[in-house]
Amino acid sequence: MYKENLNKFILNQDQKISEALQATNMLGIAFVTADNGKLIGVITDGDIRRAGLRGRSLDSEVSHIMNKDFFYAIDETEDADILKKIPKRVHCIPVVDCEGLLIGYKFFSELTGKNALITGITGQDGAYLAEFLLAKGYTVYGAYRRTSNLTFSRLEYLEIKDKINLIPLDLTDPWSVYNALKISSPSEVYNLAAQSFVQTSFNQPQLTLNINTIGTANVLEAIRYSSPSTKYYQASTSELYGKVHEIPQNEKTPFYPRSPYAISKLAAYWLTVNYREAYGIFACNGILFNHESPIRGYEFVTRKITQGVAAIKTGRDTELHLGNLDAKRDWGYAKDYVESMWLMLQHGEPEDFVIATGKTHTVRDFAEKAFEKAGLDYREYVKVDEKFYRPTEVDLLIGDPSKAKNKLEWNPDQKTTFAELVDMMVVNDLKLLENNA
Ligand code: NAP
Ligand code: G4F
Repeated sequence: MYKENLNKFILNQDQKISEALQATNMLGIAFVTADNGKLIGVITDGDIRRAGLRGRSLDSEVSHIMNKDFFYAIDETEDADILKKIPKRVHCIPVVDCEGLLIGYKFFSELTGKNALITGITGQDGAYLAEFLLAKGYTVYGAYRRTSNLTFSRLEYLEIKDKINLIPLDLTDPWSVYNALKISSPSEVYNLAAQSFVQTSFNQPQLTLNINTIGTANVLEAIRYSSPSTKYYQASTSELYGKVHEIPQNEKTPFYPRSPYAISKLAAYWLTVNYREAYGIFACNGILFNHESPIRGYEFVTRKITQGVAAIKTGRDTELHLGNLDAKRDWGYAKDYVESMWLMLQHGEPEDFVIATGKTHTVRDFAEKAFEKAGLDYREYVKVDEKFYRPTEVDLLIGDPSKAKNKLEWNPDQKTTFAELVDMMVVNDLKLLENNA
């Protein structure tokens, strides 16, 4: 069937392609290749684009075609053999030879040839997002800053360090940001770099503002001047809600930041909105609630607890000192959350989204569960120490992810649960200490 119909319109450009496509009953787009695998044509419904493509390589042209000419892929095919091999809802495009014979399918991710630049590649989210984008076929550029004791331990843990193109960048240095964009020519930038620890922001407010606010302005300016069609993801945060005005918090809930960190991120949030409105940049805020993992930084309360449990269980320590046990957080799994960052940039319109589980737990709950997992009672080991209290606390966070659920099909009900998260982190830290005996 392919042969007959495709031959008709490949050989006769006057033929209406839509008629031929209707005859095939399913194809929205096909790439046509010559014997040597070179792209000689692209068929879409109602159009044929052969001029200028003859003899050029499929891979080099496809990104041009996908980016400039159209953005269209089919969701499913009716070909029984192919369907067996392709998971449902994976985008793929048929490739035919110049005889019109179907010679295979190209996955959308293979074809887009996209580059992504991630700032904060050495951080928790940077590592998981890089892993996610690599699996989607992206060429990933990861920006790291110079430190005297540079560590790529998270990228090594995920075994992806060698697959990432590493670029030095400090968010506070505009030229290094501009340079990273120039080197990577990204279609998507994920700005994850930040001074991300709330407690530190009380002691180093200016540094926090410099990195988180001025740094964000530097990235947006570099995009505006050198690459305005690049899509931009801003790592916004549930800390913006601070002293909450509404329970649960959604995209319309007013902000009331309670730390220099939250204030720095609030300005960055509005910079992102402003560059979208003023210059038409595809810029999105992901308002992510707390997300944790086995590669979470040790200073954050979840990891501090799971590492503390492991230290006590293996006899290295006898107590765990924590601050406010009554604070409530909406905790999810970082690996689940990075998917939402990508989904935001694939959405038709640039918008802001809350990403959360919709459930909340106290720090005490987390500690109780973590100690329980190791067969211990937290009450015997946890000591409250006021030095970990914050001058102004965020008492209760619980997100309403309905918008992401409806528009991005990102569904927290299908993701890692709180109990699974705690277990995973405790098991990991126990293993780390046991292996390190
Ligand atoms: P993280 O583990 O602390 O990672 C932060 C990253 O930023 C690190 O790679 C760090 O590099 C880099 N960085 C810091 N200052 C920099 C500078 N001046 N120039 C370049 N890079 C710099 O944070 P995360 O948990 O992955 O979070 C990622 C982003 O999401 C952050 O912006 C955070 O504020 C935001 N966020 C996180 C959560 C959460 O629960 N995890 C929730 C909402 C929003 P070094 O390794 O050199 O320090
Ligand atoms: O784990 P935390 O330090 O995370 P926090 O402050 O909620 O911030 C994290 O999540 C934000 C998203 O909402 C991100 F934007 C931010 O970058 C970061 O990733 O503290 C959680 C709660 C706080 O209420 C804190 O007071 O735990 C309480 N807590 C009690 N004892 C403690 C401790 N926090 C830490 N870090 N250490 C303690 O000993």
